[in-house]
Amino acid sequence: MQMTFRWYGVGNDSITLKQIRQIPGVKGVVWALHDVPVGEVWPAEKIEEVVNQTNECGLNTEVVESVNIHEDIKLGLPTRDKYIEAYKETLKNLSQFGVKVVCYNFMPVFDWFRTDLFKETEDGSTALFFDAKKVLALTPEQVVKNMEENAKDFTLPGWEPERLKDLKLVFSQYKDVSEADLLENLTYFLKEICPVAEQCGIKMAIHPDDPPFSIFGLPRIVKNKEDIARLLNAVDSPSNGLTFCSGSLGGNPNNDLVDIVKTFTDRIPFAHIRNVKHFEDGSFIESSHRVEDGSLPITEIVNTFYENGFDGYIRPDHGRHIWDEVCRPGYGLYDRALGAMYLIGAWDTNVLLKKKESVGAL
Ligand code: DNO
Repeated sequence: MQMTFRWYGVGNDSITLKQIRQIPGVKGVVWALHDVPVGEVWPAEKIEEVVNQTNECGLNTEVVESVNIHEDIKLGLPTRDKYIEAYKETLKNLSQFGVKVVCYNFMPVFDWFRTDLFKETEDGSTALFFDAKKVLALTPEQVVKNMEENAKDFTLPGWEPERLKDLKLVFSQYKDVSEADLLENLTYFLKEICPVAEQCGIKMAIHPDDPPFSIFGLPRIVKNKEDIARLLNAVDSPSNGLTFCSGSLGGNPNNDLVDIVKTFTDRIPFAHIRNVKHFEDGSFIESSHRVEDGSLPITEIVNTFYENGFDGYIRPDHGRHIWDEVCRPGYGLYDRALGAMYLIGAWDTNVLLKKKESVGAL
């Protein structure tokens, strides 16, 4: 296991590489070129700049999150081929600089979605919150109206600005796209991309849907164990992998996270681990990483990764906003650093027990 930490880049993140370097056990950053528009090739010079800056601080740049997928690819439009070709070029450029894993998602229109970015919690910290009643009651038409009339009223994190401009159009384009269609479009993409990724020594790692159920009537195809099995089987390549995200999959209490790790460890090159606390009405809040604070079996997940010989990358995922930190929603330094330490502690306990066991066996 290699511990990593997401970093948004110089001028785009309040956190410095030096600070990240000082979190015990963190070996690399998870990064992206956030200023390159979706669908364009990531220029080698820009990649080199980030890689050099990061390596100079003693951290590696082996995991990229995300090279985003152009909406035309998800929709299966005739224009998709040009964007797929651009994606291949980006992979080739990244491989020149030692990138090993590329995380991406295939969620229509939105990336992750919450109704509240700074929901106050009992201890005075704030955290990301998903109000199920609020979201499930809305139709696509209402979302568009809401956006137009009162964008402030409804927070939409994880959206790329260019998607927002054409929201109405994009929603209408998805009207007749079923889950089966979306899976077919993903399969088409992976069949094109995986051979190139294999040549480049890169593992593609799809991120689950967050939350892991349909919102606003849009199709979702990475929601649970069955979906994951289906997409991994659709293209049988070592480069067709999964980003295991406990917090995303864990948004549905019916997902058995330990079973998902057990079943797919060898197809998981990258894991996001965080906790969420469920409420009876289907809402959830992002709690600290600690088992007792949320509803997810975080330590059991780490143990299962250990037992299955996981040798990929892990990062703590969203954190709460604590100690008055001013930061990107979910991506502050303090709570994520605590999360990293919690995960490393759980991992190291396994290492120690294993050592004791083998000494005992002598
Ligand atoms: C949220 C993240 C996601 C993730 C993308 C991957 O914080 O986990 O935005 O980066 O879905 O493409």
